[in-house]
Amino acid sequence: MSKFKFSVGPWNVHEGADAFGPSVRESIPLSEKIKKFKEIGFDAVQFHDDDVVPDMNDLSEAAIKQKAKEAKKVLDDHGLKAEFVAPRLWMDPRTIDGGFTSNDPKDREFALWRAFKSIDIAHELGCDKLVLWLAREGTLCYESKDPVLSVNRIVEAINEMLKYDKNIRVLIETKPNEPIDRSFCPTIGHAIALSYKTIDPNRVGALLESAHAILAGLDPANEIAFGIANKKLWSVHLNDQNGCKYDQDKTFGVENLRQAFNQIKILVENDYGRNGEYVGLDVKAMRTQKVDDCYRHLYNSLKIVKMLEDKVSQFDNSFKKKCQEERNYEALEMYVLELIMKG
Ligand code: 3MF
Ligand code: MG
Repeated sequence: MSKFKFSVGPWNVHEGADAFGPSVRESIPLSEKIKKFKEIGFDAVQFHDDDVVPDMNDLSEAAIKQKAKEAKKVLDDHGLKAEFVAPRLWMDPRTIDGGFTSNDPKDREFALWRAFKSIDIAHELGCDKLVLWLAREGTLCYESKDPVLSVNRIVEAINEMLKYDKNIRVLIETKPNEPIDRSFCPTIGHAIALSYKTIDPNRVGALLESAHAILAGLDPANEIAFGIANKKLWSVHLNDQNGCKYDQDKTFGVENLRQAFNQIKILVENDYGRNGEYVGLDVKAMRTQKVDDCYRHLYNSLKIVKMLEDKVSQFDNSFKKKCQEERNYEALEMYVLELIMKG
């Protein structure tokens, strides 16, 4: 049993293509993935706009809403909710140089249109969260964009989204790099600062992904804590990452179990989820995984979260207090390691 509700995105079950090789698994239809997510134990699905409405750029407003309604029915049939919709702005030829921060006003207009349509789709799916993973809102060539203007352009774009729909909440998913070299909004602290520059800071928050924090050289548990302390942690993407390499999206806890334990500990101790927040998993199967077992990373991540919740429930706070009073952190550290390692 878990105290959390869990969510996952359809992109987490994928064809295995990487920067140096083609697909190795067949595509699985969305409806099949949704059925399987329910079976595995998920409560909600996270969507890119075009996961819900493929080829949306070529569709009318009415057709987009109709497609979204159909997706909602599939969710309802399986007893699943939609957690959020995110405009997929990093794939389109019009957003090669980013969306909201592109130097070309036509690109910026297209990016905003996708954000507005994502809000419409979210509305049809019955959710009030729009996630902005600002994938290409940064530079490959440092001098190619004005960084101050770019930050203000992101704020202006978010203002337009807030005006477009009075109920929508915008969550910035921060990441320091990849696919760009340097991002304009790399950490939770940046997202929170940015939220206060918008016209309605109460509706702008953050989504913390463990791997993205590690790529920034930061501790994901402390990033989670910073978000919670500011009442801005409205979603998480738990996963793991082996140091500063390409974005790995590994099964939660497989690289740094103590860091995973501490992420769960902070979430549990602060009653994360009490306002309906989900624990999202942004984990990818290894490229080597055969198609007949390509959901294994999801089962494993869920199992690891639940096992760590159990460890957190066993954590002896009075022993911690004693160690704090005696300033005996060697004892505390050994206690934590024994707790995690014992059967
Ligand atoms: C990239 C990511 C993204 C986001 C997704 C939803 C493709 O590193 O983490 O996954 O999570 O776009 O915002
Ligand atoms: Mg993510």
